Amino acid sequence: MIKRLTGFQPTGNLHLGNLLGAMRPLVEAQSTTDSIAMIADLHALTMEHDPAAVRANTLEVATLLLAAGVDPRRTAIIANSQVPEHTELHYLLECTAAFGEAARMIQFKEKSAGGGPVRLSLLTYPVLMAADILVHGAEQVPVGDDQSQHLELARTLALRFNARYGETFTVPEGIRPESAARIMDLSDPVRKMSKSAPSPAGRIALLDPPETIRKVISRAVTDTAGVVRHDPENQPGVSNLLAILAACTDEKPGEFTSYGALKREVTDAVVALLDPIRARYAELDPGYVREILAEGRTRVRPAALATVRRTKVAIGLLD
Ligand code: AQP
Repeated sequence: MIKRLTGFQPTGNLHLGNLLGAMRPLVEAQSTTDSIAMIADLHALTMEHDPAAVRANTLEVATLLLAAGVDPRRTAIIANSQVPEHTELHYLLECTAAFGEAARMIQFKEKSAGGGPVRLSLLTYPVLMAADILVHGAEQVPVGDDQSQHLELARTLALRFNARYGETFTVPEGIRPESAARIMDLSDPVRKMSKSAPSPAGRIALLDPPETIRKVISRAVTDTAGVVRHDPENQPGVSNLLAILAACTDEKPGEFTSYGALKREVTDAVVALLDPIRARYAELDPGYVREILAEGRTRVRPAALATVRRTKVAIGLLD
């Protein structure tokens, strides 16, 4: 089976976009891929962070993955900090990467632009991301547009290492699963729905209660055309609502005579999708979730260890 690695940052506020764009495709691919769901908690340390929040968010993402239907018997759920081979390979790959390659990453430029102190790890985390992927021999990595440059770096490093030191890494491929929907911000529909948007008005968090969902959707930005039509260029807000409805119900939306009617139907569909997830989330015990993470680690470590050994020998170290 194809090895696939899907990553999630534990930044809190997991939203409908993460569910429809990444978690659901992961659940759907469980029987046809050998999947790992990785929570990139090490990446959360690259910016100013609250230690308790990172820990809580890591557990929250793992719990949400389980609540959304990820089956831990088929998909290993791991945190990258708990599999030490990630950081070990990170250093070895740093010895393959150039400073300029890391410095020209768009996310590094954007996140370091504020003028405050910049953590060195912010510069090097794309190399850690390459290690996250290569250590497991992942063949496929679902990536959104903003991560495609990082995936390209992982491919470059793998190809370069293989060429210099002999065939060591599987070269990963960036994919967009067929069922992955791209969900836009409800208050600014030309931007994607995002965890880090300063205002929560544009996103539906996966644990939002129905009243909040209703409120956020009722205030979603539309336009003055007055016609419900899928036309992302001219009617991004309405088109986004139609896309959400289609993704939630797995059906082509019917006809709507008003924006109000569309919003009511979208609200019902989102509430119906999120209700069971919220209910399962509430039932999951944090101790059980930690056990699942420990099991995931145990499952993936032998292969990760073999990759690191192979890499060390190839690059000239004692094994
Ligand atoms: N709006 C979205 N629509 C569809 N898919 C989305 N993803 C993120 N936003 C949308 C997908 O969710 C997965 C996990 O994302 P991540 O945790 O790596 O965070 P991200 O891609 O940086 O996007 P976020 O969640 O909005 O966080 P911030 O605000 O920090 O950028 C990925 O597969 C991603 O494509």
